[in-house]
Order: sequence, then structure tokens, then C-alpha cells
Amino acid sequence: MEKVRLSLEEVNALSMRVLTSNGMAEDHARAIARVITAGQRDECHSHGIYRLLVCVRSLREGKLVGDARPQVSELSPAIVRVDAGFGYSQLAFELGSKVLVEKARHVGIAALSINNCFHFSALWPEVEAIASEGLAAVAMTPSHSWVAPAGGTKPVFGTNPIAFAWPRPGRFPFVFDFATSAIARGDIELHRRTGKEIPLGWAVDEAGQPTTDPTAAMRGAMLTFGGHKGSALSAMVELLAGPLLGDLTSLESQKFDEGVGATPCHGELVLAFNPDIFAAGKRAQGDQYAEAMFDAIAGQGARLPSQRRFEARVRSEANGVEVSAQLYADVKALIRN
Ligand code: NDP
Ligand code: PYC
Repeated sequence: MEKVRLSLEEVNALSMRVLTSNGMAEDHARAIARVITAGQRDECHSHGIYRLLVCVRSLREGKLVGDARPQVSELSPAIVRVDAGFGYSQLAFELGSKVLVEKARHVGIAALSINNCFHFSALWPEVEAIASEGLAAVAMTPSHSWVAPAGGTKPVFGTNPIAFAWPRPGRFPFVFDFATSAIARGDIELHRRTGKEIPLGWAVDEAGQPTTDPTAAMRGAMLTFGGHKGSALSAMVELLAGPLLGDLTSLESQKFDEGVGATPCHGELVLAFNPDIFAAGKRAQGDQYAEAMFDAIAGQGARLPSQRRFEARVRSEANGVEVSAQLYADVKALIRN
């Protein structure tokens, strides 16, 4: 496949141009371009510049508010809410996470509820940002109902990612971030774009039969990871980042979409934990035990989650990124003059 090499500055500038020329307000575009550039930099291909295609479709379909003003309010000493006003989630997160971090520093545990947001991004940029403040973090969000529960064949759940970060000395925290489906839907879409089959176990077709055809998978139902365990975790994400926050489940988000194929619109829950308060004077010991556990994992040749991403980050910061020439052309074609 033909490739194009771009610097991170070029990825960011391309993202800004695509978004603003399609009517996105500057501050939203900046926040979105940052996470798209980070996704491409970390070789998280399902959430890099490919996402601009869906962002622009969502803007052009008119449900998304490209210049929404997120409203921050305090629900309790430990809970901050941001009403994203039917804009994208990134600016709401940037505003709300500042308050979340302050609350967690003082109260020990705090929650950020983002409501009424269109949400397409990977969650690791968010939990990493909170870990960089010395806090542990968890984030989760529903999406559209694309995923069948274990034992069923009809979509109920979203791809429902859960992300976790633990602060560590040095440049990178411990982070995992995964969909509770066998794979993110973005990856199935990338297989479809490049004419590749998907592995068995990712999805069933409309008749409920296992399939390796990405188009049939997208028409049928994706499967959860880990059978009934992923299925239960996915239900938890629906409940904690949906009804708990007074917001939509993936089934309701899909109805709200009315067949347009826009980015899912719903809520997001982000939690922050302050180890200085929880550990009650034993933070240094806790850090030591945590590091011993990471060493015990890596010391036997097993890899820590996000290690691949962090290695890609170092590479991309030095050399820029490679993007498929077709994807680059499709993204550039979105620019309106
Ligand atoms: P992957 O299955 O690719 O990776 C999941 C996690 O597992 C990553 O932290 C990854 O680290 C780690 N990992 C992978 N292989 C190994 C291994 N062999 N040993 C140890 N750790 C490993 O991710 P998904 O397809 O499930 O999700 C991709 C992204 O999509 C996520 O960032 C998620 O937030 C996003 N997403 C967003 C949605 C939304 O609604 N906003 C919906 C669904 C997904 P590494 O990255 O280093 O490989
Ligand atoms: O890749 O599953 C996905 C996804 C859904 C919403 C944003 N990303």
C-alpha cells in the first residue's frame, strides 16, 4: 500500500484545516486536532486522521453543534458536570478535567460527568492527562448499539471502552485502554477500507453466523471480548456512563442518530483517585509495590499495555508518521475552500 510521510505538525495542521473549513469553531478544532494527532502519533490507527472522515460527516449532517459552549457546573464537592451542548467531547473534557483534578486533590476521589457530547476519541489521552497530575484515573463511555451481548446475536451494547492510568515515575504512566468489544469498530472499518478480512471472533453477520467479511460484520453484530465477562463489563459501561449520568445508552444513541451514521452522542464518566489521600501515609510504599509488580510483568518478557503505543510515540516524535496515501487523499478532499 502506498504511504505518505507527515510530520506531527502537518497532521495537526491538516486536522485543523479539515475541521475549521467545515465550520468547526477554532477552540473545538484545536482540542480535536490534538487528540487526532496524538492517535496518529501513537499508531492508534483507528483513532487517528481516519476519524476526520466521520467528524466531517457528523458536522455536515447538522446534529452536531460545531461551536457549542460547554457549561461546567458542580453537582457536589466530588462531582463536576460538563454539559457539552451537543458538541464534541474534547473541549468539555479539557474544561472539566481541570476541576476534576482539583477536586480529587482535595477530596481524594472525584468524578467528571460529561453529558450531551458527540464522542469519537480514544480514552487514553484523557487518563494519561490525569495521571500526569499524580492521580490514578478511569474513564468509560458508551457508543452506538453495534455489539451483541454474549449468547445473543443482535446489537445492544456500544463498543464501550474502559481506560485506566496509574502514575509512575518517569515519562510514561501505566495505561490500558480497550473497547469491551473484541476490537474497536474503527478497526473493522479500516479492514473494510483496505479490503482485508477480519479474524473470526470479532463479529457475526445479519443471520447471526460468524463472519470474516468486514461489511457483513458492520451490518450484523460485533462480539464482546472475553465472552460473558466482556459482556457484563460492557453493560456496566452502559449503566455508569449512561443512566447514572442522566444520559443515553448506546441503544438510545443509535436512535438519536436516525440512520445518519454520525459520531455517537451520549455521556462519559471519568474518575480520579488521589493516592496521597487513599494510601494514608503509605504512598511511597504503594509506589514501590506497584513498581515491583510492573517489573515482575516486564521482567519475564511480558509486555505492559501501552508499551507498543509509547514506543510508537518516541518513533513518531523523531521521524513523523506514515499514513496510507488513499486515506491522506480522502482526508484532504474534505477541505472546503
Ligand atoms: P486494542 O485491543 O488494540 O488494545 C487494547 C489495550 O491492550 C491497549 O492498551 C494495548 O496497548 C493493550 N495490549 C494490546 N496487546 C497487548 C499485549 N499483547 N500485551 C499487553 N497489552 C496489550 O484496543 P481496542 O481495539 O479495544 O481499542 C482501541 C481504541 O479505541 C482505544 O483507545 C479505545 O479508547 C478506542 N475506542 C473508543 C471508543 C469511543 O466510543 N470513543 C469506542 C471503542 C474504542 P498498546 O496500545 O500498546 O498495544
Ligand atoms: O472504534 O468503536 C469505535 C468507536 C466508536 C466511537 C468512537 N470509536
